[in-house]
Order: sequence, then structure tokens, then C-alpha cells
Amino acid sequence: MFDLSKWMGMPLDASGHGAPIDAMMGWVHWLMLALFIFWAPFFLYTLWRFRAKRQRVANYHGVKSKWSSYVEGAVVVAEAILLVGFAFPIWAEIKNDFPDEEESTIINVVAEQFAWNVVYPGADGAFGRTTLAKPLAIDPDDPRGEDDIIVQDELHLLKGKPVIIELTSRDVIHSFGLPNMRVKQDVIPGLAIPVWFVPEMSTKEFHAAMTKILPVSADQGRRRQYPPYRWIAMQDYAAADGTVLAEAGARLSTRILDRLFEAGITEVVAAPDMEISCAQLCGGGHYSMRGTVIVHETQEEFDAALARWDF
Ligand SMILES: [Cu+2]
Repeated sequence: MFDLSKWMGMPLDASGHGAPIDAMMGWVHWLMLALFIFWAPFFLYTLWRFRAKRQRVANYHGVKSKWSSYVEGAVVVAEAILLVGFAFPIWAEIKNDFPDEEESTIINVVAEQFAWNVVYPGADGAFGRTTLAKPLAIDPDDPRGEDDIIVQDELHLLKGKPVIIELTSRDVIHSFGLPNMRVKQDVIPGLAIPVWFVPEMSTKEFHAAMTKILPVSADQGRRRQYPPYRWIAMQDYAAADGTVLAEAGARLSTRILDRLFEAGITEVVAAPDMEISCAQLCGGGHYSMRGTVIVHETQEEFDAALARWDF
């Protein structure tokens, strides 16, 4: 009941450490709401009380009562509680208590204008030698690199298994944002910065929770895609003559939406995918720097998905 974060339009939480972060955001907003309710009328009162008028006489003594000091003291105490009681412990866990590497999915993510390169170590569990200056140039003489898999714009994970990601960039500063995993970290060329989280919701469960009926309109072509996510068809769509227009699982591109509209289909049942976004204005194509997080339910599904990228 007191969890304000539910009403703040936050992305669906699919992460192990999402709940305490959301709770803290909720409490911060309660405090801000309380301040707003008291400060805003007080501000309006002072505007009226000290408005310009003739024969104004200055008050040489100022405020005599102590109540404003008490209020300020209470705000400081409330902020200290938020910081020491909530923010510090959560921050310490996310930044210091990394999970056991043996039991985690280890991934390197290399950002570039304008894509996310996701490197998996392959069957041997070890990455081939690279340098921070050229993080994608795997040394051909290093046998550990032979089975490394580079995936672009797709982050494949296993539900419930901790993930440790080391982030670096080939060019400029980017920011690795996984809104559903409550992860956001600047990506700096020349630095390797680790982040970790536990994906607690599979893509299948995410789709089920986010499924909506969306209108298909004539101007869909101009709007490119359903903003602000990339939507996936949740069922098959076919024209009257039986021609398949979109299969369940197909991404609803402009072309598919135009075909659906031409076939007289006015609504689609669709769900968005979990997104990787770049949260740092990194150049002219920044808007296009987005990827998909796919959380698999079984190891077999995960292995099969990566095998498709193993050239
Ligand atoms: Cu970027």
C-alpha cells in the first residue's frame, strides 16, 4: 500500500535486486511529495504576504519562532535515514558483493557506435586474449578465443542464474541500460567495468505479463514502430486467403504492420521485449543503439540460442 513505485510508471521489474531499489525510489518520492505539499503553499503564501505595496516597512527582527529550524532538522533526519538505511546497503551489495564466478554467466559487453557486442566465452569458459584498445580483436594465436561467440544486440541469459558483465567501449562513452533489470552503468573506452544482477523473470513470463491489444493504423509506417518498445506478435496473423502475414514471435516491423493493415486487421495482440538501451547521447545514431534481453528458462534453450550465433 505504501509502495509508491508501483504508481510511478517504472518498467516491469525482472531483477533480483529490483525490489529494494524500487522501494527506495518510492520512499524518496514520498519525502519529495511531503516537501512539495508543505513548501508549495508556503511559497505561494510568501509571494502574497511580501507582495509589492505602498508604505512597506521592513521587519528588522525576522522569524522569531523555531519551527522552521525543526522542519529543516526533520528533513535532514529523513534524508539521512534514506541514505544510511536504504541507499548505502543496496549500493554496497550491488557494487561489492559479486556472486561466485563459477555459478554465474560471464559475459563481456563491448559498446560501439551504434551497437552492443555481447561476447560469450564458449564451451571452455575462458575468453581469448584482447586488449582494452581493441576489445573485439581476439588474438588468433590464443586457443581460448577459438570458441568465443560474439552476438550483436542480443543479450542471452538464463533465468535465476547470476550474470556478471564486464563493460567496455570501442569508441566513445556509452551507458549500458537494462531498465527491467534495474541496471545502468556508463561504459568508458579504456576501462573494463563490471556489473552483476540476477534475471528472475524469463522472456516468456515477461511477454505474458506485458501482453496488450494494440491498434494497427494507416500511419504506422510513418511512426516506424510501436513506441517506445519493440513489440512481438503473440499469435499468428494471416490474410483472408490464408497467406501468413506474421507468425507468433515475429517482430512487428513497419512492413509487417503495413501488410496487416492492408489485410484489414485493425488490432494485434503483442508484447514488448526487455530492452538494452544506451543511456548516453553517444552520436548521431544514438537512438538506434538498442538491443534485446532474452532470458531463457532452460540451459538447452540458452545453448541453442547461442549456437545460432556460432559461425
Ligand atoms: Cu551509445
